[in-house]
Amino acid sequence: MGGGHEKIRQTIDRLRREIEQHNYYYYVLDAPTITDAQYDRLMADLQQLEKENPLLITPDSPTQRVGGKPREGFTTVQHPVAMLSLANAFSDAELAEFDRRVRGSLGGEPYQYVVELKIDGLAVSLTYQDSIFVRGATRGDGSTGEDITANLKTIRSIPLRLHQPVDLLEVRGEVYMPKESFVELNRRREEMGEPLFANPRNAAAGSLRQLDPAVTAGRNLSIFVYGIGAAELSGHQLPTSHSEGLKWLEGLGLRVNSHCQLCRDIGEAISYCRIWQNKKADLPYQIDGLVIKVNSLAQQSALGFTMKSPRWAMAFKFPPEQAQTTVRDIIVSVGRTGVITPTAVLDPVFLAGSTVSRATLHNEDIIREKDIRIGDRVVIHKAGDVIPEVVEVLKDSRTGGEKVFSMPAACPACGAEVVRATGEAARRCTGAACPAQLLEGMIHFASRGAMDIAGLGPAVVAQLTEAGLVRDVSDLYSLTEEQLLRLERFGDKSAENLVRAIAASKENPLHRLIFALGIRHAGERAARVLAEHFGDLDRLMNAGYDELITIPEIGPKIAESIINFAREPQNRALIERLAEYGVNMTAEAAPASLSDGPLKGKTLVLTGTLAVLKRDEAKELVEQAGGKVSSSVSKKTDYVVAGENPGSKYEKAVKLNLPVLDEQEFLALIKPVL
Ligand code: 0OW
Repeated sequence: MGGGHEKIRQTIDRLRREIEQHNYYYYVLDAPTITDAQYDRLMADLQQLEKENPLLITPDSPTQRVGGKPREGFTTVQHPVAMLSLANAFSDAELAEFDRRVRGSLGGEPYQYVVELKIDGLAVSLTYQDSIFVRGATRGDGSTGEDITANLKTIRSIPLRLHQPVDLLEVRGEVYMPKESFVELNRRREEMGEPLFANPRNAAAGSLRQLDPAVTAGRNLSIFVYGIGAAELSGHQLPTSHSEGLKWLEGLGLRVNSHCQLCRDIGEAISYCRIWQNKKADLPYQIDGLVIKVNSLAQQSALGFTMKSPRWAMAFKFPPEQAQTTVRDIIVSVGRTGVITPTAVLDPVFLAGSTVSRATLHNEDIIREKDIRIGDRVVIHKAGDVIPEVVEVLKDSRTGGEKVFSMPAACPACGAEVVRATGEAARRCTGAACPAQLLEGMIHFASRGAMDIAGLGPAVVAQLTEAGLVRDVSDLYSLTEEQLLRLERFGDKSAENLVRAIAASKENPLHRLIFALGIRHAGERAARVLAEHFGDLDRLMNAGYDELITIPEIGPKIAESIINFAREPQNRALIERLAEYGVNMTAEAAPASLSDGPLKGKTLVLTGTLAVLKRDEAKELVEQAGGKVSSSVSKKTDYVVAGENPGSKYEKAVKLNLPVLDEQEFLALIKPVL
């Protein structure tokens, strides 16, 4: 391999070390030293170099964290050293009993405890061979777990390479989902009408057992390691106590919880448990107690194990925190995607660190299941220490004056019919002009992938709706410069530009309009397929369910939501108004199919600044002409379109002797679709 190759290898190695070092600072030490943008830059450079030199890709490269396609299922793993569970103590007396047993078994030897937070997540095992992370598994039943290596690789606080050379090391830890990520995940799921996770532990377990690692990667999981399983540590000074062991693991670059405390006796351990029982709400992750362990490893092995758990450890579990209060009312709110969410209005009550006066009831199934009525006396808790939830109704306290609640048939914000799609727990407003959904709907309508109206971002949309200038997206096409000039931050130029951008959007291809209407589940790809199949919006709006589901890529969910959307009179009226304003409703004479046209089957790379077209306009034209845009130049590239300052891609095209077009030549080539 030429010197250049060696140089590339060195650059790749340097980038990998730098990126993993920054992963360590950010995800293990929670102390990043560069900005996210700088990190993304490093990652993009490494990805580019690896794409150009695929033979240099190694499993421990940070680009391989979200690797592999979804699995069919999980293979099983035998744990070489059993992963035991913990015996539980629920009171000081039970802890004192545990201590008496330890003292008795150690025959009067002095001993110490180390006390750790008990992370409420999922126990996993990580195996490192020659310092490289090679396998990860769930605890399972303690001797057989599931191989979830690909999913664990997506967790950036798990180093892919240890910071010291180690022949073989198997580490145990608890994977968890931070409280904030749990709340955000459930919020998104509530909006999409998907079932919610009851607590961060279930959310972590559900996220780790995903067949598709890319889904796991999006769930923001983390880990704290707490113990060693199998190990061949020749050349290492073996730790003699658990606390030294934790420090040693930290030295390898593994993430260890900082709140572990050496305690001289059980009394100190109990006081430490009390501290955290009152302080746990401040932690960014959920704990369900603390773990008390005899610190000396020699004494641990002297104490040994029962069938299920070590005799040298005990979990102190917190009593569940609950409170009683009265449901004063049940109100409903309309979310961004039209989901109607019921909420219980409670007599304010103090619970786990804060005063609670609202509790989400999620959906009508849950209200019915628990038979929650207005006026009921209820027990509440905080799911995941965060989300106030009704646990149960105290039916014995009923006076008969309680009122059964039923979900509204019409949307409280706009009066449109509220429907519940099959298979969904959520009820949704179907009105396209619903004010509660208007804001989000208009932001989506004007967004890049939809009608792409420059200058009409979320802030301007909010301004227009607050000023009462628009009731629904069709009103955009009646806006005048005079009206805009009366708004803050609008001058002549910006008012003129916005009116012009809105007018220009009337010429958009039909697929953009279909996507812009925000029909549920109908994304950009489905919009293209529907535009191509029906040729105009009217035919789509009158299509029957049976015709829709025969179209490739259009499944029952999309078909049903199109029928629901088209059935709503307000949506038909909206489309009428858009047509009156001259918004294009037909798929212009697009090539017979998306893959036809002068660039059929061709791959193009766009580089440099084009004079006439914006980058995504050019990309759009390539796709309309049946071609595909790629981000890197290779022998497989058919054309490179070079604008001003084309850069390294242009040089590579010349080196590979590829056809290079300037903008005019490109436009001439795709003339048939212009
Ligand atoms: N969840 C925890 C935790 C911990 C192990 C060692 C031998 C048996 C228990 O934070 N800090 N320390 C241990 O020690 N276990 C923990 O969690 C257990 C593991 C299996 C079930 C619980 O998740």
